[in-house]
Amino acid sequence: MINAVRETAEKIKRLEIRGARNIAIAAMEAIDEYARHTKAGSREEFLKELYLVKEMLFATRETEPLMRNALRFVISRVEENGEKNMEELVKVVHAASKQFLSILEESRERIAEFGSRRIRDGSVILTHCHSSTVTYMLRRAKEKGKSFEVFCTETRPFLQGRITARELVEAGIRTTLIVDSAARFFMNKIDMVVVGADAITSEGNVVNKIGTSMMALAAKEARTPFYVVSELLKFDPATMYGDYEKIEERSPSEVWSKPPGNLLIRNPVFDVTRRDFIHGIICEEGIVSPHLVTEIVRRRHPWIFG
Ligand code: RUB
Repeated sequence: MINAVRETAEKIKRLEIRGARNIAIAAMEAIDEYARHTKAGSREEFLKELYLVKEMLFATRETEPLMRNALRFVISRVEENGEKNMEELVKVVHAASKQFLSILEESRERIAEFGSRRIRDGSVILTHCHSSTVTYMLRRAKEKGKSFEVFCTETRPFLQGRITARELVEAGIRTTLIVDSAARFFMNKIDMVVVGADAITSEGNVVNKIGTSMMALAAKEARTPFYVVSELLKFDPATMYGDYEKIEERSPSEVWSKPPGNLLIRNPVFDVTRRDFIHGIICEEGIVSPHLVTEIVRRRHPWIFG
């Protein structure tokens, strides 16, 4: 069964499963499936196996605190449980992974409600990359009868913006695709920028797809409100205790598959947007200031701090 986990891990590495939320969901399914097929004979052996699963999934992409919080949520339930009976322990993993998924789902619903209210009729919205949380919120606004249009960037080098464009067009939303570098060109037409997040740090900074911080700069210069649409579950508790959020750097071949020899290519896939550029974080507690985010996470999901 470890092969099934390895397969999920490979899919995450290859970006066949991508976006923070989808990665966390896949990790929950993988650990649940693994537990159900375990051959471990004792609680200690079972826990060792779960740590192995965790390490394998943690190693896939380093800027994914939602996945890390999800796996910690499940494993801590087993650690805290004195049960020795294997069948019961497997049930603990199953219940905890299901519970995490339902917290995630509830968060998305609340975000869609708050975020769709913030969208004004007739507005033009810019988004970057593909965030399933953002597109869900936009679809909710459309269902509620709001009239608005969306510009989305193609998002070099992996072109996740095309996924956004396709989803929005299918939802009947007027959508325009632009190259990333055209963001400033159109910014004066834009009423509101909305982006997703991979990580929220203790200082209220947000890590998202490379290019997000440039959009935020352009938005600030044009005095366009810039919102992050994210579950508080993406808060990284390690940043509270001194760690920096690691920024994944991927293969140069994603940027140019056959470059001339001796050419150096760098391919960081996320960047940090400082809190001063963020109007608000649209999250499961409402629309909140990034300055207050740590306290709000502590109130809503105290377990994140371990
Ligand atoms: C995806 C990305 C998304 C966030 C949020 O990057 O940066 O904005 O993950 O997505 P990649 P969601 O394609 O490299 O994983 O709202 O779906 O969690």
